[in-house]
Amino acid sequence: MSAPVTPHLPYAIGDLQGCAASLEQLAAKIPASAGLRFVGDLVNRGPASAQTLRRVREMGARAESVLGNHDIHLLAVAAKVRYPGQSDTLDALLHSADCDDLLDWLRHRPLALVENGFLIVHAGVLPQWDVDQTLELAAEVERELRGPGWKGFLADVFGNKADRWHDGLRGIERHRVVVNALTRLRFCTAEGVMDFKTKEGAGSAPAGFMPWFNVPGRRTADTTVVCGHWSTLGLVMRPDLMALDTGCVWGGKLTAARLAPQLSEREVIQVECPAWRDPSA
Ligand SMILES: [Mn+2]
Repeated sequence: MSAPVTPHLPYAIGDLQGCAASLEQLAAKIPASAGLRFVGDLVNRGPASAQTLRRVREMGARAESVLGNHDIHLLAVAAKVRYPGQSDTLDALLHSADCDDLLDWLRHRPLALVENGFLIVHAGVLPQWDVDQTLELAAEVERELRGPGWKGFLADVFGNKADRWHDGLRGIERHRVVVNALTRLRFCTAEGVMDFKTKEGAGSAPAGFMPWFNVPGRRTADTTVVCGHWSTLGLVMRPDLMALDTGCVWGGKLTAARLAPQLSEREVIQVECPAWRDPSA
């Protein structure tokens, strides 16, 4: 009798930002039958956004990615409802023959997902939201992005004034807060008011603000939230948090972590990455 085949646990992978070569190096170190769950920002700043999207898309059911702020920015630029940024590296992708197919695939990705009991988002969750509410709010935005009015939705959804949640929010004001929290959050107050200016590490919180994952009583505290987005934070592995943006595009590392129930079994795999961008430039 042959031994039963134990399926490999999936791995979560940090922000790629167009670093397709680093993805190849990292993927070679992960069991081929293990699922891959990307924390978003597949594109921009790095050298090969189109190739990165192609590779993740080609993985089919093996891979899934949540949407990050750069992914949503790309969709809005492609829809011509938002200007490109000075540091964008999206032109080659936008002019590639398969651009429409790649963006159509990207537009259908989730903003939050649960895998093996882990809640995966790009940036963070507000302290008032539990796992179920986070998934419901993400699904509201996913419906808009997948529907016929997606370009108009993207024309309206950006806005820094949408910095706090309350249950009575409706329509685009509601969805602005959801997108800001899931794709851009780093610091917020104990009441969940978000800051969008500070990008330095956890010790640089403005007065009255703290990293979203340190808010006392946050309603996802009994879940391990997996996120990226915050390269100056570095790798964090604690019972309630797995932060995986280790600055691949900036010449740091690309990180994968095994989504195992026990903290001690959450194997970390990393590859060194060439610096494509200088964060001070
Ligand atoms: Mn990001």
